[in-house]
Amino acid sequence: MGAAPETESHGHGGGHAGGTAASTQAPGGLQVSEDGYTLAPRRSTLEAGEKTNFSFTINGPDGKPVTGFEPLHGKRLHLIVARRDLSGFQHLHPTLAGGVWTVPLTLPDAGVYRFFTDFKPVGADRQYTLGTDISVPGDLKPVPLPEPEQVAKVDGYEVRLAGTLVPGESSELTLSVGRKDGEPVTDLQPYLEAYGHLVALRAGDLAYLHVHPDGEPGDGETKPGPGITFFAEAPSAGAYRLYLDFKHGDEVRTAEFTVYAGQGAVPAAPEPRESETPDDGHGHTH
Ligand SMILES: [Cu+2]
Repeated sequence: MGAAPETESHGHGGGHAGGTAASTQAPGGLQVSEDGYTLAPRRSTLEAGEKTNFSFTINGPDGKPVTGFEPLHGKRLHLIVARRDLSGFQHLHPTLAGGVWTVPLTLPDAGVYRFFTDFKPVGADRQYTLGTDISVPGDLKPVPLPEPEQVAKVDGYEVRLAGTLVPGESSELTLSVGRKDGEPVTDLQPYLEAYGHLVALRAGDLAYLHVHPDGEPGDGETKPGPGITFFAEAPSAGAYRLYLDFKHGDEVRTAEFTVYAGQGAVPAAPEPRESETPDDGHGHTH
C-alpha cells in the first residue's frame, strides 16, 4: 500500500490543500490559539505527585467555551501530556460538562509539561491541536532523550519498529507487538477505533505530528496484530519520540521509541568527535 496523502483529518493542512507547502506550514501543537480557538487551562501550575482534577476550556472565536465537538477516534477530545524533555507521556480523555473539560491527573515529577488538546469543533472544517505549558514546581531532573532503538520493551511485551521517518513526506511505520519470549501477539484489542494509537513529538519544541493508522478493526483487511501500520510525516529532519498505545489483555500500554528523521540527523556519537577532542591541533587554542 502506498503512502497516499491523507486528506481527511490532516489537522494542519488547512489552507494548503495542494500539499506542496507541507514543509513550510507550522506543525501542530505549537500554538495555544489558532483560527480563534484557544486552549484555556484553569490553572498553570500543578503540584508534583498530587492527584488533581485538571480543568480547561476550548474557547471559540466568540470567546465563549465551545460545547460541541465531533468525535475523533471515538473521543471528542484527546489530551496528550508530555514533559518538555519528552518523558512522562500520558494520553487522557477528559469529560465535558457545560463547556468545561475535566480530567483526574497526576504529574509525578517536577518540570514543565506540554499539554496538547486534539479536537474538532462542530462546524469547524478541520481538526486542531492546541498546546500549552503547565509547570510543576520542584527539583527538576531532566531525562536525556534515549538512544534510537528498534525494539521497545513494556510490561512483558516487545514492540519492534520498522520503517523510517522522512522529512516532509508521508512514510510508513509498522510496529509489531510480541511477547517478551518472541511470540507475536495476534489478538490485539481495538483501542480508539484502531489497533494502536501513535503520537509523535519532535525533540526541541514538541511539535505534534499527526499520524494516521492504515486500516481499522472490522474493515475486513486489518488484522489484530502483530503488525500495526501507520503513516506519519515528519515536518523536518531531527529527533522524534514516538509513543504507541496498544491494548491487550484489557490493558492499554505505551511503547516508546526515539527516531531520527532525515540524513544528517544521525545522533552525535557518544564518543567525542574529532573537533571536540582536546589536543586535536585544530585551532582550539586562543
Ligand atoms: Cu485519545
